[in-house]
Amino acid sequence: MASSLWFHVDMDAFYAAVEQRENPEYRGKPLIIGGNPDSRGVVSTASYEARKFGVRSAMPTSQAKRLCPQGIFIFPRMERYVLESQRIMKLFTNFTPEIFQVSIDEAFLNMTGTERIFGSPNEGARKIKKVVLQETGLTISVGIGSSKLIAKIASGYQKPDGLTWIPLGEEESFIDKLSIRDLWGVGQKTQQRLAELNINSVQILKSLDLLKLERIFGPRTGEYLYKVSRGIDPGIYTGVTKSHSISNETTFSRDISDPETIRQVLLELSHSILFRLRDEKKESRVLVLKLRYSNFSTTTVQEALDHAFRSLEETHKIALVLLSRRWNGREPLRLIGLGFSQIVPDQGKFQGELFAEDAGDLRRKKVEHTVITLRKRFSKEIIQKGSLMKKDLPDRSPRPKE
Ligand code: TTP
Ligand code: MG
Repeated sequence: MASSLWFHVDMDAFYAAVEQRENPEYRGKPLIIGGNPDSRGVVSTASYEARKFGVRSAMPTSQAKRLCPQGIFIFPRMERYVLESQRIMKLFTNFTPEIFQVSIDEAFLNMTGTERIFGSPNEGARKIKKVVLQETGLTISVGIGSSKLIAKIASGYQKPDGLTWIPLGEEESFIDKLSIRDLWGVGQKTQQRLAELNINSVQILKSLDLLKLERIFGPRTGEYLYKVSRGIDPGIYTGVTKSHSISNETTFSRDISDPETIRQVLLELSHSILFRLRDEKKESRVLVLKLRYSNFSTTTVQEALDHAFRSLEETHKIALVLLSRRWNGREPLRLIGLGFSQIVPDQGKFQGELFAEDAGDLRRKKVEHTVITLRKRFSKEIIQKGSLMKKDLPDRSPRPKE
């Protein structure tokens, strides 16, 4: 069987790059996009100039200010980045029909069999980089490998403006060069445990057999570590699910009662669960909202439609209806969760992109333009801290596991 060829494409310092393109005065400067330092805001992203000072995504903005007092601090303009994301994703359709967008600025492209059209993988990647730069003025990093795992790790290997191709057969030696921190999907908790056990290199990790890893980390993480450390794709983004519900929730770092913030959070949650539903080729008619109030009491409420949820607008709308049933508009909330239940295989009607431009579907477009990020980095276990408002960005877990 012919081997697969995967590209992982990821924009460089995405929000910051868009702002630098549109505001020449920000170019070449340490630019930090994020929430308000006075209201526990966090950094969304920072230009590479700011990263030299140690500024990183998800760091409190107040800390970024201490590290880089001369930095330019601005709030994000989500609608702008979402539009830009759509434009970029569209460019990829010129290279392959199989595009798996996994966050606002990254996608996997299945480039298997495209060599005859675009030349070697490196040539193909150079063409993609060139088109993106010409059309948007933005740089992108491309990772190429025989699996999504290798492509994903490779795209981060030489950022920004990177191009890294790991030819077939060289996966394991590539992984050998990495530090454990660079292994994709190894969450902070696992990193900590590895450090406690003095497992501080890929080589040491590889010296442990599967049974031992499973005993230490549990079967799921154990097997994950075993595979990833050998360059074997443990099945990231396979779209295979054993779950009978798809949900996501946000825990706030402080209780919130601002209706606009809550609306935005529900929009983000609607998007993430719908994205996953579509990715897993499933559908559902039942939306469940979960609320936890400041006294920790928790309630759930659900609504069943006579048809499967298809659009972001509809999901968000029903989520707001459910909210109005269980929230008086004032009481502070600690947590908001949203999920689909009674999930069934897609009946083939759920077609098209969530963000595709449907002619005439202006209302939906309007909602979509306000959508926050498309991150697919969620699982039931991930608890995001911080609100998702423009003025106070989410403290995102950079890792999808744990
Ligand atoms: P990333 O691709 O992780 O980061 P980046 O594009 O800014 O920088 P690079 O890829 O060159 O390392 O995320 C894409 C965008 O998502 C980022 O520009 C801002 C947003 N984001 C957050 O809002 N919070 C976060 O914690 C992260 C990691 C990203
Ligand atoms: Mg990026």
